[in-house]
Amino acid sequence: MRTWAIGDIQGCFTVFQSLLTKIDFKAGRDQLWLAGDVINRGPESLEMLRWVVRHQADVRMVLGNHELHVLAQARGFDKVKRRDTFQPILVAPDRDALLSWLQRRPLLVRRGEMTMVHAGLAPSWSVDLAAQLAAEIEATLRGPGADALLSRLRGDVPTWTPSLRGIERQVAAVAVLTRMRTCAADGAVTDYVGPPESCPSGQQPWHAWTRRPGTVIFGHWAAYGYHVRPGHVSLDSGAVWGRQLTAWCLEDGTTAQVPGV
Ligand SMILES: [Mn+2]
Repeated sequence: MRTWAIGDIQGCFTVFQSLLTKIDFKAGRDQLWLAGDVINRGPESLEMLRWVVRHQADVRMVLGNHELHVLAQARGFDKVKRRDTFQPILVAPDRDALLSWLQRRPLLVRRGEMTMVHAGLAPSWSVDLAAQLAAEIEATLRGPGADALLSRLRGDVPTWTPSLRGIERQVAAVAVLTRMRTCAADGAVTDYVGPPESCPSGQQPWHAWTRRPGTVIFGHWAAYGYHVRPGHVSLDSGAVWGRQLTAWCLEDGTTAQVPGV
């Protein structure tokens, strides 16, 4: 039995299938940890999402910004963007089942020393606090407050501080967990998408601010790419941008890669 963490698949279902072949993935024996953004931008979002739902017993998956975008867009809260390719999900006969399954996914997965989120943790957060905030957001997404949260994920987002209350606390935490790449010391999430070495003055990669015990596995940052470092494993190796799709084994650190689209 092996557990493989895989970064942003972004609807590259065929590429994903070739990676499964390469790691000799066997349903019922092995487990997958998917770091979010399994859909959108690539060509086969519907096929990808259906596969994950069908194999949910073998998969632990966190929500990425693209999953939250499709959930918001399905309710008319987000506009369709030029590069969005998830429309086949929205017109599929099994749309409601797929979207309601997606809406019940976690924002953080943890096993022993390993923690997976889509984007990152704020400088001031412990892993315990991140898990607590993720649980609060997950409860909202499963309850009557879901629409209020999903409609509030765009536009100005407050910087997370412990004094935030109610929906603003969750809006701030969602931005950290699903959109952060670099930040200033106060943890303000920015829109910077470039590589770490040219990040704006006063900012650093989120993981450079704080050394925590254990390992945080994340995706979301294609310009950083695949890196295994003390304290973190970065898995978005740009499959949808013609680079690689990467799997990293939690038990022994084995890596497998296949070319992207
Ligand atoms: Mn992302």
